[in-house]
Amino acid sequence: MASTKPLAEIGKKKKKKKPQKKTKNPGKAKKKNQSEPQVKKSGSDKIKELEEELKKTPYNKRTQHHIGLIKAKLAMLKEKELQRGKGGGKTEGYAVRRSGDATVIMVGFPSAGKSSLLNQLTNANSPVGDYEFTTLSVVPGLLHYKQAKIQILDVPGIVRGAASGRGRGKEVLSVMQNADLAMIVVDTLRPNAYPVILKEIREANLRLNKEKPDVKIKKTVKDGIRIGKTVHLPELKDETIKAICKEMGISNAEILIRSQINADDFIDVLEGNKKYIPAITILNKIDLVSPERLEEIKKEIRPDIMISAKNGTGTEELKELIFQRLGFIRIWCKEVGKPADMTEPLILREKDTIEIMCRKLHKDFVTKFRFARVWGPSAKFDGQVLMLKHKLKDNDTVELHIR
Ligand SMILES: Nc1nc2c(ncn2[C@@H]2O[C@H](COP(=O)(O)OP(=O)(O)OP(=O)(O)O)[C@@H](O)[C@H]2O)c(=O)[nH]1
Ligand SMILES: [Mg+2]
Repeated sequence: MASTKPLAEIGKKKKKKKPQKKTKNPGKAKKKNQSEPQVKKSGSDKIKELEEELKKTPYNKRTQHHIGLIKAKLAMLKEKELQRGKGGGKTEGYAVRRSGDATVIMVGFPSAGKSSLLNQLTNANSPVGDYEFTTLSVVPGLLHYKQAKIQILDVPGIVRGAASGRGRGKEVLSVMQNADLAMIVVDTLRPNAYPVILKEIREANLRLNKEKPDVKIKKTVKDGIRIGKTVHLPELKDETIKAICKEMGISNAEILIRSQINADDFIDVLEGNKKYIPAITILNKIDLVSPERLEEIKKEIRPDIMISAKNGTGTEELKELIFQRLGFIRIWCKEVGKPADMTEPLILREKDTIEIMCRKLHKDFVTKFRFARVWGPSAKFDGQVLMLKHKLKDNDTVELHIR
C-alpha cells in the first residue's frame, strides 16, 4: 500500500488514543467505532509501509538522511516483531558438535545440490534425492585438505520466509551463526533463488563478506551525541548519526568511528547482534545448461566458483577456495632443544595470536606461559622472544616456554 505521508512521519509511534468519552447515546457511538478502520496499525503493516517507502525513494545526497531514518525505524520495528514472535512456540535448535579446524555451512534452496556436494568434498554419505527437502537435519562431513580438517555441514534447504520461521529456516540460519564460513549453493536452473537466500541471511542478522565496522559507542549520562571520526564518511552525515541514535533510543553517547560505514552499518552496530562471516557463492549444476545460458547466469549472480557436484567439475578448486577464505595459517611447533616437527602443522587462522595457539594445545598453557621463541615470517629475527598477544603468520615456527 502506497503511503502519502511525509517520510519522517512514517513509523512514528502513534499517541495512544484516549478512550472515547461516554456519549448520551453509547450504542450509536459503539456502532460508529466498529465501522471505522482500525486506528492502530500492526507492526507488520508498518514494516510493509516503510519497506515500500524505501523502495520508492531513490538514494542520493538529499535523501540519504531520510533513508537512514527509515532504516533505523525498520530495524526497531523488526526487532520488536521478532521479540513478539519469540514468545510463541519454541523452536528446537540443531545440536551440532564442532570438530576440525573450522566449520563451514552450506545453504541454498531445496534440491540445489548441497548433499551431493557434501558427498563430493568429504567422506560423508548424505542422502541425495531428486525431490525437495531430502535432508531434514544436519549432516556433518569432514574435509581433509592441506593438513587442515574442515567440518562441512549439510542442512535442509531454506526458502523465502526462512528467517521468520518457515520450514526449518530458523534452525538452519542459527547454525550459520556459529559457522566460520558459509557456502551458498545456487542451482543453474533456479538462479532467482540467490537474492532470496541473501535476503533471508540478512534478516537472520548475518553479514557476509564484511568486516565488523570499527565503531565504539560509549553511552554517557549527558552532553548528547558526540561524534569522533578518523575517516571521512560521505554516506553518513553527523546529523543522520544523531537522528538514528535518537530513533533507536540513545540520547547521550560518545561515538568513535574508525571505518568507512553507511547508515546500514551504523544501525547494525547499534543493534549489536550481527555476526560477520565470509562466504563463497557456488553455482552448481553447470552441466545442465548451455554455455550461453551459463554466461547469462554468471553475469547475474557473479559466483565465486562454478561446479557440478554430480560429476565433480570444479570441486578440487573449491577445496582450495575454502582453505583460502578460511584464512588458514600453518604453524610448525618446536620443542626446546629439538628440531621443529615439519610433518604436521598446527592449523590456525589469520590474525590468531600466540595466546590462541596456546589455548588450542592445552587448557593450562595460557596461565603457565612464560614466553615463546618464533622463527619465520612474523618474527623480526630468528628465535625472537615474543609474548601472548603477538600475531602469528603462515609458516611460522614456534617454541613455547611453559612453566
Ligand atoms: N545434473 C546435475 N544434477 C545435480 C547436480 N548436483 C545435484 N544434482 C541433482 O539434484 C538433485 C538434488 O540434489 P541434492 O544433493 O539432494 O540437493 P540438496 O540441496 O541436498 O536438496 P535438499 O536436501 O532437498 O535441500 C539430485 O537429483 C541430484 O542428483 C549437478 O551438479 N548436476
Ligand atoms: Mg540435501
